[in-house]
Amino acid sequence: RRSGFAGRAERMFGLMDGFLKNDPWSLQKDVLHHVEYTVARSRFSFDDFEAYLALSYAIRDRLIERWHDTQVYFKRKDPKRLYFLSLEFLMGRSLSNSAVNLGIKDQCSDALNQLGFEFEQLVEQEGDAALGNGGLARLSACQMDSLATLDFPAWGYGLRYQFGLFRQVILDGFQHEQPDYWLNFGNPWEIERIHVSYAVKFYGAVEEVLLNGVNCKVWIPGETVEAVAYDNPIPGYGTKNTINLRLWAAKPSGEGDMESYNTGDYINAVVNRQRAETISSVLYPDDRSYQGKELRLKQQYFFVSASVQDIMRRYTDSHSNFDEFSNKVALQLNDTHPSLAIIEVMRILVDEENIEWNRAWSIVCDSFSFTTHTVSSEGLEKIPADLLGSLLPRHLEIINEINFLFMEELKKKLGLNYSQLSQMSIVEEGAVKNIRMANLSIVCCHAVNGVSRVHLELLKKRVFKDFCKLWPQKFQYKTNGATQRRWMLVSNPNLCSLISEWLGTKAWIRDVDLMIGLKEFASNTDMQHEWRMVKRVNKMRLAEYIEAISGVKVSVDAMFDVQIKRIHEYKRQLLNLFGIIHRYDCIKNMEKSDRMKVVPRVCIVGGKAAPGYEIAKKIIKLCHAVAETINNDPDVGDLLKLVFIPDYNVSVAELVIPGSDLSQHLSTAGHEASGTGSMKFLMNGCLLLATSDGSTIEIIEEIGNDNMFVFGAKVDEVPALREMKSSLKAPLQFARVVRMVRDGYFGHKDYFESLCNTVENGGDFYLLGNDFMSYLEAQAAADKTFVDQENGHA
Ligand code: HBZ
Repeated sequence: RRSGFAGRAERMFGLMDGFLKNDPWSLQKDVLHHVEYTVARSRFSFDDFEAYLALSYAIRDRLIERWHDTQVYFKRKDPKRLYFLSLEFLMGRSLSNSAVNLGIKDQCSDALNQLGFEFEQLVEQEGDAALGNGGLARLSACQMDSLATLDFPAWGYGLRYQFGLFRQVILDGFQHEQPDYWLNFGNPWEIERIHVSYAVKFYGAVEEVLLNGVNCKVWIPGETVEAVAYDNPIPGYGTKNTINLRLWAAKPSGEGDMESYNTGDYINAVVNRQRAETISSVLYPDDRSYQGKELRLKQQYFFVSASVQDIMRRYTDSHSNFDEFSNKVALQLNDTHPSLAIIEVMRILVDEENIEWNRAWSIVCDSFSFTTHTVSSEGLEKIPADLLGSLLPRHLEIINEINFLFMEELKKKLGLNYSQLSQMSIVEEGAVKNIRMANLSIVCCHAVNGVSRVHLELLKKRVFKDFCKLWPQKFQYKTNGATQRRWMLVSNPNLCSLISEWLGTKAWIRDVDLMIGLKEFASNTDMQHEWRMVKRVNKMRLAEYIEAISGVKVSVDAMFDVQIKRIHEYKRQLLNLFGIIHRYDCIKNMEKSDRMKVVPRVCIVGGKAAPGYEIAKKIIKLCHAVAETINNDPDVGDLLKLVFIPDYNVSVAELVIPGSDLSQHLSTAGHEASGTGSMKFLMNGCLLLATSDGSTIEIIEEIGNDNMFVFGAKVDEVPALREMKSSLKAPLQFARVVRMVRDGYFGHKDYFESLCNTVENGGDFYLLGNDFMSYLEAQAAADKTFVDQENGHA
């Protein structure tokens, strides 16, 4: 590779100008080129899917160009680089997002129209990249967009799962999981880098050897797997900065081939090697509990080891020692899942670079930070020490050494307070010895981030109380956000045009704070009218979708009331369903003349349950059972409809959110670390009905209590309410709806019994009974506001 060329190309073309032109004609030419030579179809005859592929390749070319320029630019500047390590990224679709961020969406539309295609239709050809479970994973994706837009020299690292999050199929109201074959028809957005690959080692043993008169530990691994890079360029909006999401795929390693083939068992040797690929085969669909599975641990180390090798290579390319490492490298861990990276860097520095322990330790602490997304200690990740020791023997030794030194330091500070020492220890003693990954991360990182203000307060008061006292300066919070590029520009372009017109600028697309400027037009009737028209068109689109998937016809005059998120007891979809049953019951028992006063509602619920989460699955079934009764009751008609949207994912959210009037965020206070869905609804002009929890608390402060429907116990009240629970009597209205379910009003009496038991008989850990009346009041206030729209309230 001749570096002289870079200089010449730069002089000839201007680094940031690019070869490829973005006018419709040039784009059209490139699309046809890709139809013919990449997709290998005739340029005179190709279908929507082939057109989607060709357009994606044409856009990808432009991304690659900017990506190269970004790399050359940063290589020369050598700034501190930010590496974001996450086991999950929920990217969704890329076509529309890339076209929008490159600023070429209209040109693409024009180019396609002339060829007889519709841009919007091609967008629908793409499947979601669903390499994650929920909030944590979508946050990673939003962060990538913001890092690119804000010109950061950032890299994302993750795993290229062959099967993303399972597809949810509903049969007779029950959830079934099916594999997500997202790569089956190719992925035009990634670039396979066969030359960027690293050997990742597992198992084996640690031996002590004498090196230059010093006893050294050497890890002799037993198995090698190859990690191959797949790059996904992420364009910023309004900038040429294009960052990289590098995902690793596991491939059999070529190492040791001769040996195994010489044994004569050629077929077995090949089959065994092929098994290496299982490491990156499937995403774990559980978004909370840890089962100490070997494959999961292998996934974690596999991606961490490859990423660290890549980062080290980039650093050592331009630095001859590690003095500058923490000034040039920031490693951000997305939860504890990638925390073995800490140990891996420590191992490389001490064992391979022969750096003295204390110096290596300070390099590690200065380079790593971690974000936690959990509120309860039960949600913290633990790895059985035996499992870790067999898969990564040297890493376990290093962890034990770090823990030993930490315990010694603690003893000096705290004395011999055994209970506190054992709480803070990285190693949990007991019948099964566990490594507490959160404790490990806190001890080794210089910063620990919560994801909202109240989340940090809870960490300080409960989960990491002792650590916060010991190192108050480490703990901070960065309240989550969501990118308005994806959640407005891509999914609600009409609203964006309206906003830009009223504000007289598009600057809000990079700086969301500027949207405050809309406030002065809030009571302008023209603006209100335009706003309502946009919403109506979005609702029509959503109504069409609902009819297509469920056969249920819904009226766009009704309030669209939405709860979409993972199904969890703490998120209280059951409270929503009880509220719907109560509403239904009221309508049924009403005088006919009073029905005129009912505000018509379409209740929309969507979300996946972890495959092993029985109660969550029962909530999905109950939703279908209630929907079946209500939607087929001629007494109710358009006054109330309930639909469950199957297979909720990023693309479904992009369709549903812009068409929503009201969205529900019902977590029992103190259980949602932040919550980010609410932000996406708000940016689309949808009101919130929510508990005072997570980021909602900060949202209330920003927009005021008058602009949302807040209900339920507050974070500080929850512990006392739990204590008193057995003496509290649930309100009659609550008892009545639970009884309806128990008595089989919606069928499946036996099946729903255990579900009902979770909220009665002194159970009700999530306080549905306690919050029910205040929930109904908030719902009534939402009805009133909806009717009041003409007065400019909604
Ligand atoms: O992270 C979520 C929080 O529940 C939510 O409040 C917050 O807004 C969001 C972003 O900070 N947490 C998750 O989504 N957690 C997971 O998805 C998860 C996945 C795999 C695990 C554990 C948790 O092993």
